[in-house]
Amino acid sequence: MMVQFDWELHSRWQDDGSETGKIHLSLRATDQKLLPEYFKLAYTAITRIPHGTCLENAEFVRRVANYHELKPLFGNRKTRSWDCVIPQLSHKPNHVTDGPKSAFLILPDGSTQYVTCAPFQSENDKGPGVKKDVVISQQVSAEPLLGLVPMAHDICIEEWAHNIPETFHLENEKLCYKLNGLLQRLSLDPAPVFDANGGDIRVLVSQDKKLASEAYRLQISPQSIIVNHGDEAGCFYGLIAIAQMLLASKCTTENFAFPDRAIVADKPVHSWRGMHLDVSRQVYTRQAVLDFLDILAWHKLNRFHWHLTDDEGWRLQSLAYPRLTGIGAFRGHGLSLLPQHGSGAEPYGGFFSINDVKAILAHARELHIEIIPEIDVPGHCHAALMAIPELLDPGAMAGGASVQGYVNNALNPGLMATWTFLETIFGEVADLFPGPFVHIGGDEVAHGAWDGSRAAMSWARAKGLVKADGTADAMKMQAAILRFVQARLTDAGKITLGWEEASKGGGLDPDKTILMAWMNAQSGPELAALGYQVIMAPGEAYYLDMAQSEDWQEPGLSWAGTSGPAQTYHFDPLAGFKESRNKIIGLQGCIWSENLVSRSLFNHMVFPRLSAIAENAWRPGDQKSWDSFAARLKLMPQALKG
Ligand code: TNX
Repeated sequence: MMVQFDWELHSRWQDDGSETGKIHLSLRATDQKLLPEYFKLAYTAITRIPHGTCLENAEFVRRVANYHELKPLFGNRKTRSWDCVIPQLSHKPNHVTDGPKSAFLILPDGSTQYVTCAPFQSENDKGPGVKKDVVISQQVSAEPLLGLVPMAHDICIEEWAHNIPETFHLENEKLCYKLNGLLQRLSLDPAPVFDANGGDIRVLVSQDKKLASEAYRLQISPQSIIVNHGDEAGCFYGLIAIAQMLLASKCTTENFAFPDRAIVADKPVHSWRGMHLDVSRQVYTRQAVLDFLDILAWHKLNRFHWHLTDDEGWRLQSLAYPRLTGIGAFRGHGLSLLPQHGSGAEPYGGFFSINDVKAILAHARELHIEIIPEIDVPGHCHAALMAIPELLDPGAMAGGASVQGYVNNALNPGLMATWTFLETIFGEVADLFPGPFVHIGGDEVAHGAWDGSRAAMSWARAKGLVKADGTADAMKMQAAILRFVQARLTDAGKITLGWEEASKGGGLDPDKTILMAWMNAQSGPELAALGYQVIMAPGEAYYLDMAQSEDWQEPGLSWAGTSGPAQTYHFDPLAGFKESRNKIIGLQGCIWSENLVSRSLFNHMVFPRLSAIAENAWRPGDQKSWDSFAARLKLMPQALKG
């Protein structure tokens, strides 16, 4: 198909003193062409037009979440450009990524034409952002450095090596293969570092029952390295540490060195060292996920939280409900799911087949990574509801909109089909994923989510899920749905995880549930006080979709604030915990994909903040050093391949 770029959409934000400011849109022909007759302009933008807004020089046709359709007031005026003004927005834009990300024209015959989106401008734009905190601190220290990421916390070096070893003699062929494969896939060293048949230094691995799970201890001498380890994962990490030190010492521009006589030992501060990836808003291939797992393993991260479903796409094959991916995994003009977050008129989508999942699980197992599938219910279900008509209450009117602007995007507890769906889907997930954890979401259900559905309201009243005034209580309704799911998962031998709102409305049983604190750091101790085990994933530091500074040109969201790599690094996730410290089981970074429309944006947002979180999960707070971290930056992966 020929891609034509005849039209450009320019957008500019003006701070007119109102609460959200205005957006000026200007559609222009790239050459002398006239705009087509009676077109509609479709575009996706995260700063939305509130329903009922009167536009200047345009008519608001419709909006579904971030997808908008507008048209000129006077059909066709044989012009080369068309300007209009949106005087009011869902919220104030702060960054270049807040404006239109994709656009197209819809013609009266239903066909579409491409429109390129120029970068969103603002009078507050002070020029390109600089990651100042990274640039300043890259000083070369006088002492040689160990090239570990994360840095080990127990290091005693007697002597540095004068000659850098080439290969290590590791008799265990399987381990050689595993480590060399990882290095190769990460494009770190094409030559094998470990050799089963010979090499400069002998590596001997041996379990030491006194070492904790995942811990390792390297006794390094000129002839041999003994890798004591608590378990297989500890052994893997010890060997990664050897490879990291070797590769770093080959970097000639810095003074990284390999130790000749030393003890290097480490054990993680947290048993849950996670990274989350939202594969719904943007599509990630199976290869990208496999490559992402390699990066996690290299950082000794051990949990991959796979956010498989959301409003913008259902990405997990279901045998019971093929429509979930047949319909719910694709967005486009004229489809049940409309374009969102940078996708255009052409169908955009994909999903992970059961075979893909099995391959990804096998890869993760090799890398000592536990995969936690998330099926986000009852909210964030627009894709599922569009795909399966039985899940929609035919008589429902509009309920309250979600934060992301979706109306009626929560599974409806007043319909029998909903309960069958939940039981079936979580049954499939429990069967497919062998690990102990399943994440069931529970976030961001709008307070009035079910207000438009009589079926839901009468169900709530019958169950007594009401407020003091007798009206339905959405949080109690959500808790009842989540408890139903949890009971099935517990029967299947699984531990349930949820986002922090799963504690609301009576909540899930604290003894059986792990919750993720995400809205801010303070949520952590609050959840712990309720008795939950807690994973710290606070937006202000560990959400890698947050912009890195307030600069307009810096991409990302900023509802939780902005945080550059240094802020993420310095953040102390344990600060708010006192007696409840034992409730925190770990840390997690979250990669929400609304804005990650290109691989370069992904890389910009994710690296090196991912490395900073990994170091936080391994190093006790009082041993962190930003200068040391910054000096090791060049050793850290900066890009996802796949
Ligand atoms: C909140 S965190 C969400 C996501 C968004 C994210 C954007 C959470 C449980 N829900 O749906 O993608 O903010 O930062």
